[in-house]
Amino acid sequence: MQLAEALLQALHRAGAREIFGIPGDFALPLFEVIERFPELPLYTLSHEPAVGFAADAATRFRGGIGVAAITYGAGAFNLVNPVAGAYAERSPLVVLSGAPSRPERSSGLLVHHQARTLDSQLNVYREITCDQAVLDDPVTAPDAIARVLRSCHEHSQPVYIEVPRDMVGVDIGPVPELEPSRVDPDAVEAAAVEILARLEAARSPVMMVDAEVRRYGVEDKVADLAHRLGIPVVTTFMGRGLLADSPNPPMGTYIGMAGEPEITDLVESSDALFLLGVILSDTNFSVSLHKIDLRKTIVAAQREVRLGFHTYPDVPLEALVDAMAAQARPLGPRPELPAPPEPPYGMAADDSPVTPTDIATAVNDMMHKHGPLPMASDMGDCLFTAMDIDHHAIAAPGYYAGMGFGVPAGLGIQAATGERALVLVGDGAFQMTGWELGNCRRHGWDPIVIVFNNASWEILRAFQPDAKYTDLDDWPFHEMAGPLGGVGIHVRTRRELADALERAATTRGSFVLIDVALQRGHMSGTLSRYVEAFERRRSQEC
Ligand code: TPW
Ligand code: MG
Repeated sequence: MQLAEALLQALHRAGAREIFGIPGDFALPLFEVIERFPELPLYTLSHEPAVGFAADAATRFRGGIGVAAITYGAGAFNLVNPVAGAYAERSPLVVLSGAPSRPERSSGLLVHHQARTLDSQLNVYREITCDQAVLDDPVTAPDAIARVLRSCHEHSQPVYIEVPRDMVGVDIGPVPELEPSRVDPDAVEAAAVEILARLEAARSPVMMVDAEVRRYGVEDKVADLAHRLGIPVVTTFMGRGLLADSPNPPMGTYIGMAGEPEITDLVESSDALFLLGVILSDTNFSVSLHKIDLRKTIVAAQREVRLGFHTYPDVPLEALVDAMAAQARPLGPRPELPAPPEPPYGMAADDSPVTPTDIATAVNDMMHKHGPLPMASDMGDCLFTAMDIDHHAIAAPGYYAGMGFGVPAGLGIQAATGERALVLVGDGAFQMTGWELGNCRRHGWDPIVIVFNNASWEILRAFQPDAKYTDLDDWPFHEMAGPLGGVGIHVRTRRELADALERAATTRGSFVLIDVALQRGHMSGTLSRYVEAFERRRSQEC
């Protein structure tokens, strides 16, 4: 079989269901084959960052793997940021890059799109992917493809595949189906026993669940384990919505300083905090290492288990959960906790100006009436506002916090699931990737996009109140929707907001952009709490 075709078949077998991309001359032969391969429809977009964000969000909602196909150099370097985000947030993405042919490589001449050396691109991607393959040898290509796709799946992180343009039509052997990487069952068992002993001996054990539980498809097993243990469960921001239907549902979402104090205290005072599939980093939306005593923390993530200061390597999440469930006993009574606050419903549709919390309330009302929509959020106060939205299925850059994710992610969700998405995005972030909406008509997508338009990089202003550079101009985004093939609605009051969401919910067939005028200085409750706590800490440090 020809190499490109074998590659596409292997991608499909590994769980890919579509390809997002932008071609270039080094990738034209590859794209020609992609276009003739009906199992993986091709969605072209306008700018490579959007290609990466869409592919990332597609896998977050559907499972399987996402595919981003780009050309060498100029295209691939444009894709670096979303791939870095996918690496940080454990999203299994395959980067398919065209590349110079083997004769071009050996000609000794500089190739166009080349940065420093011909392998500069590969070297950059080594840093932000968990495995790489350059398919320049027909003999080794089948094994290389199989290995890289297995790594993508097992690590739930991006991988990089480079296809020299003269290799596309070369015959290769079948791509083998590899066994999963070897795991020592005794090590898994020992880790499970040790974790259970720690939890049983603790005064206030807590389980926190996060992205990997979703990525590895072990939600039901984790729900069962939590139920058997009777352990209090919380989610991280990225884990929001996990275990929601289980008999032992999470008590809330831990977001450190920005969160509900009861949940924050429960987590930070636990003497056996079990972080299951949790991404550890040090941003506002994650588990702050400043706050958590690692000696009392059990981390099962990234295929290893860390208890205090020792580590069991090669422990896949699913194997660990199975081993624990086989021996789990109830841990004893749960601590009494006040019920977390209810999400806001019932916005007064009057002539008051809109606040971010009004947007959350109006979205809750709309979804209650018309049914939930999958959501994507950008970085900005919209992400903090999303904490007040009752429905939890949301893709957002919760840890990496890169702007520009929201709109392309909404497109990726619809491509992957067929469902229209609701996108939350700030005006600053919309300026980065909002124009991708112009691709909706061509691909038949009709997302609802709410722009939090405060003519400001408001989050930054919250921390630098005297700065002038955080002021943005007031762009009339609603006026730009029509020429891009959508419907634009300008919203200044709560009444207009309620009407706009009603109209959006009942308008199908084109995107609806709701441009909501917000006043500078008006933040969501969650962001206000975060800024307050941040200031408090800063003044204590002084
Ligand atoms: C790719 C740094 C984080 S938040 C922010 C910036 C510039 C302002 C966001 O403005 P927006 O939302 O979208 O209007 P809001 O609610 O604050 O008004 N470049 C990238 N990513 C990040 N995170 C930044 C810069 C940043
Ligand atoms: Mg803004």
